[in-house]
Amino acid sequence: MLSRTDLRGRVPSPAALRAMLPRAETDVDAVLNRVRPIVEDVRDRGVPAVLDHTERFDRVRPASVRVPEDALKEALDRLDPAVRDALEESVRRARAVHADQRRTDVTTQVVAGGTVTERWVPVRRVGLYAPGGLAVYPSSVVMNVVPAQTAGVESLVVCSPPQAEFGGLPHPTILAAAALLGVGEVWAVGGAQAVALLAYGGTDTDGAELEPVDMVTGPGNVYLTAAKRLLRGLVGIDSEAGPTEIAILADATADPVHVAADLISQAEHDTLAASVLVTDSAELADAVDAELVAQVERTRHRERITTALRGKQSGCVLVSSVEDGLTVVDAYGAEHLEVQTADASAVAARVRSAGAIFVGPHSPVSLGDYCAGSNHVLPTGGCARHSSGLSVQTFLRGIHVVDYTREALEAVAPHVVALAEAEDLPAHGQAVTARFGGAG
Ligand code: HSO
Ligand code: ZN
Repeated sequence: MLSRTDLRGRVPSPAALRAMLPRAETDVDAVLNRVRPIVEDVRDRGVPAVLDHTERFDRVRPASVRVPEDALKEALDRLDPAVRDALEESVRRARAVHADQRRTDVTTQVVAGGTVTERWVPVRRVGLYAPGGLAVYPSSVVMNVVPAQTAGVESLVVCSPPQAEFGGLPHPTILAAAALLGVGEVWAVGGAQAVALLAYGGTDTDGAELEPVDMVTGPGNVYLTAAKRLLRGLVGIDSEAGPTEIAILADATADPVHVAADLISQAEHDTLAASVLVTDSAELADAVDAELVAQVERTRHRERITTALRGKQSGCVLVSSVEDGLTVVDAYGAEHLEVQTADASAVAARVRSAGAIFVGPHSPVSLGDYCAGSNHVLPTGGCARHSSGLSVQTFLRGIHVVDYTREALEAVAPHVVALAEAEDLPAHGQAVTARFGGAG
């Protein structure tokens, strides 16, 4: 089922590897020109523009965009108790992990009388996006809200597209998840118009104000991503989220039933999702392939999954050794990497590039999607080579606080003057010497 790339006996350089490994191409640039007029329209006309674009894309025109708080409470009251229990457990575990990520301020005594403190300050107001339509993920509301709240973000707003079948409100499980997390401000708006409304703010049909945010996070489709790219700078954004990816580094000790099930689990998201097996065992590769065929037959979304597994972004890479496999997975930089080898912890400890690593036979990616305590908003498309997933850190800014005494400044003044002269910026030096009777 998976196309094969045979790298036994030769492992090319990381750049050459990247060019030959299976990967989806999402062309955000191609939609920028379609998204720019929407963003500008929302900037110029506010909520009436939002409603026009909502009607065009979501085929519904809600009477107002702000979701009444009663609707949040009602959605939570009506939530299936088993789902509520599961969400509560997911929140508990995520809060435990994210609480430990909190940074403390650090003061460095550089010299006697001279300190630099790194002070961590949360972003004040954040907009979190939860997709609608095919992908309704209350779990993603948890994964966005928990790190933001843990960081101490004081003002949070969730946006999610209105659904015609729910009377122009976002999906009820999204509303329930927001209510469960204590988020009271939810707006029924999706896509590029949501990012623009969050960035510029606006006044609802009934006078409710959406105050502009400082940062927008959360996954969405290519239009949402394009809008984030256009508005980056005016607002902060998290890394761009493309289709989900799972890579599994496995050897002959792995169970093909588990490997196949895990590859299928992420292929279930999207026809563009990527499932990649990297193994030094041709027997395992054959067994996984046979399992994929058998298991896909039994899944509900078999068409979507088959398309994803047969797509050019998915495949099986054969290598000579686990060592070479590590080179391959590092070059690929998967959103999720499972290590299913002998001594999996030792192998996993050597991985340098992955959004998240799942170690051994009992840590499947779907555990991490919901209930491991880890975050599931992770870098895709190879961005794991330079970026991290969502964390408390995403919502904090580190501010350097410089505090020197007169004596400490005087002692270093000649160095400041020398560097200022070297850069032909003498006024920089004079700003220091003026304090010691030098020419000002
Ligand atoms: N695997 C997705 C997250 C998700 N899975 C949400 C299920 N629901 C991206 O990490
Ligand atoms: Zn998933």
